[in-house]
Parts: sequence; C-alpha cells; structure tokens
Amino acid sequence: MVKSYFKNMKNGNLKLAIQKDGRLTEDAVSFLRSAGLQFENYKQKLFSSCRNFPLEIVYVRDDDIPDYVGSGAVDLGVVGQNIIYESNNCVTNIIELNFGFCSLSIAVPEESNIKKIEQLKNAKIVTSYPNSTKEYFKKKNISANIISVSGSVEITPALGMADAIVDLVATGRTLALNNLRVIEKIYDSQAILIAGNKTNLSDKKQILMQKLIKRFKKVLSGNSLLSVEKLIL
Ligand code: PRT
Ligand code: ZN
Repeated sequence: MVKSYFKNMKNGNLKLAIQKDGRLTEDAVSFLRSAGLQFENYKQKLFSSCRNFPLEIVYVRDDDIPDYVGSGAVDLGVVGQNIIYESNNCVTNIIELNFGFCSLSIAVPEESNIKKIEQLKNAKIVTSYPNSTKEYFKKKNISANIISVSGSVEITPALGMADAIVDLVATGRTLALNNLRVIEKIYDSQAILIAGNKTNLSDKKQILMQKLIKRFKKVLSGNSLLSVEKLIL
C-alpha cells in the first residue's frame, strides 16, 4: 500500500518533509502556500505533489525529519530546533521560519525551595530531552540524575519521580496547571528549514533548491506579493 503510494513520487523532484499531524503542521502548510506552492493537503495523505513546482511534500513524524534529511531520503525538512539540538544528525540549518516558538526549560514544583540550578545537585530530573539536558548540566558542572521518559513529563514531580523536569514551554499554561514553575531556560526554539549534504544533490536539484529557498526568504522578509506564475519553471 505504502509502496504503491510512493511510486507516484517523481525521482527528479525535490522532496521536503513536514510534520504529518502536530503543532507545526498547520503553520508549515500555510508557510509553503504563502510561498506560492500549490498542493492538496489532507490528513490521510503520505505525500503531496506540488502542481506548480517540481516538489514533493512528504508528511512524517517530526522526530524522524532529521534522519530523513540527514540520510538524503528527502532534501529539505521543516522541524523544531529542539529536535535538531536533541538529535545527532548532520544537517544544515538554512532559515528560521518564525513559527513554532517555545523554549526548553527547567521547572520545579511551586512549593519546592529550589530557586537556582545549583540546588539540583544529585536531584532527579525527568525529561524527554535527555541529550540536551545532560549536555546542559555537564556544561554547568552539576551532576544530576537524568531520567528519560517519552511523554507526560509534567506529571512526574507529583508522582514523586522527579525533583525537577526539563520540557518545552510555550504559553506556560501546562506548567501552571501542574503547579510547576520555571527556574531556568536551556534554550529557545522555533521551526527551521533544514537541508542535508549538498554534494549528494544533482545540479538540477541544487538549482531548484536555491530557487525555493530564495522564495522562502522573500516570504519571511514580508514580501507577500509573490506571483504564482513566477514560480513555474
Ligand atoms: O507525532 P509527532 O511526533 O510528529 O509530534 P509530537 O507530539 O512529538 O510533537 P508536537 O506536535 O507536540 O510538537 C511539534 C513541535 O512543535 C515541537 O518539536 C516543537 O518544536 C514545537 N512546539 C512549540 C511545541 C510546543 N510549542 C509546546 N508547547 N512542542 C510541544 N509543546 C508541548 C510541551 O511539550 C508541553 O507538553 O506543549 C506543552 C506546553 O505548552 P504550553 O503552551 O502549555 O506552555
Ligand atoms: Zn515527535
């Protein structure tokens, strides 16, 4: 089923991966459309072929995007910087896309007497971002017991599993709901466009990629009067 679906994808076309169904999906689709790209998008789709540019948009889980781009399975990807910082893939950050803003932060229970990270020596810290967390505490020279979970990090202090958590924060509502407060920010994040190793690309694809990136930069610089005709090769 999947194979026959992907058979329709044209080999010479550029491939760009975006999140299939999540926080970045709507903004990524709007961004591509605002750059003049015309394509269908609905939940069941695995990929869409653009009508007016040799580009296939591939829908995948956000965590897989650095792998797909790094291995050359796709040429470009839209993903949160947080995913790139956490993974060890060799990808190039091309442009910041101005959506998907959040920050990876350290939070403790409201009633905790912990006010600064130095007090987290030998503490239990639960996170879905173990690499970023370990790196941060190593840099600060604080030894802590970092425990990795795949989700619902905010509940772990109430369960007695954690003295502190490290998680993404956007509005701060989830932390407030769980009676937690931020004591330190590890980094800020937003959605970015990433690419793989250019030397693996054909000349044709390199030209297409430059054209597309130029277009994206125009959108980001506020030029909303992009004509669709100009996009057609
Ligand atoms: O299924 P798939 O693996 O593709 O998706 P996912 O569930 O892993 O990711 P998803 O859709 O939740 O997030 C995709 C990307 O959106 C992240 O990798 C970030 O780059 C970005 N992003 C922006 C966020 C948030 N804001 C965010 N608030 N990702 C997650 N959150 C979560 C956070 O983990 C916490 O649970 O939202 C909660 C906090 O939000 P506030 O607003 O209450 O502070
Ligand atoms: Zn994910």
